Amino acid sequence: MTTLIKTSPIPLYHQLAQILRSQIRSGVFQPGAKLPPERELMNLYGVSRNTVRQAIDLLAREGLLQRDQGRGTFVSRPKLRLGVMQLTSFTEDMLERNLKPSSKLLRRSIEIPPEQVADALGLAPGEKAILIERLRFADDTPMALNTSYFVLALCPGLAQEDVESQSIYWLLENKYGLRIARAEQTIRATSASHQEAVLLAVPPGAPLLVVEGVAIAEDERRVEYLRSIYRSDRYEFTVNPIRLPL
Ligand code: 16G
Repeated sequence: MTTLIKTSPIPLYHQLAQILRSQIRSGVFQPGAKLPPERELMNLYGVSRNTVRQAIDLLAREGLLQRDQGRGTFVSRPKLRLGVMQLTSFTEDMLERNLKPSSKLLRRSIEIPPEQVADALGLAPGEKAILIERLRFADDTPMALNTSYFVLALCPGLAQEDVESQSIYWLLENKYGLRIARAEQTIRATSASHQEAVLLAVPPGAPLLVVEGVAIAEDERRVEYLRSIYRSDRYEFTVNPIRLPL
């Protein structure tokens, strides 16, 4: 269907949304492409501004379109799907998807972590950790904000290593013999603070996903306390639960 049937019982905005949906699915509008302005769609389909807006609203709710204040409406990019049961580094995730990983180091210091972090890592009182905060990019698009505490005694060199162009998990494994084998993590929703919004290039208040927890080495030593914040327009986590027999 490429034209609207004004006598149809299907509301006009539904018909218009259906046309746009199939144009997105068939690639007429590529991921990241800008949708024609409202006025152009009004003229093209002979409908009111309200009908165009309702159709765009519907597709935005479905996640197919995204409004960017002042810039227009864009076709959403497919989300990166991460399996919850798989523990991979950011670098591995990106390379697997043929995206170029890179990082910007925002903060690095050696400090006594907050109590909750020290407890989760099983640190002795007063024991120090290396705090590393990095903004992570895929093909130069900001994707995630990684804030981690690494146990200083286990990997002291991380305080100096180049952690912008190297993978920390690679360094842990190859320089410190710490192979991250499993993690204990919680995923929850949050909304972007002003600072997070600027870093991740999303509007303030945009929905984000936070993964928080600890990464544990093969020998059960707790190595990292992590707090990773992901753009929820770019990520989804999948779970494949099984029902246990009675
Ligand atoms: C992942 C980890 C993060 C870790 C990073 C290392 C989760 C939720 N996040 O993003 O904790 O610091 O990988 O990445 O597991 P890298 O090896 O590329 O530096």
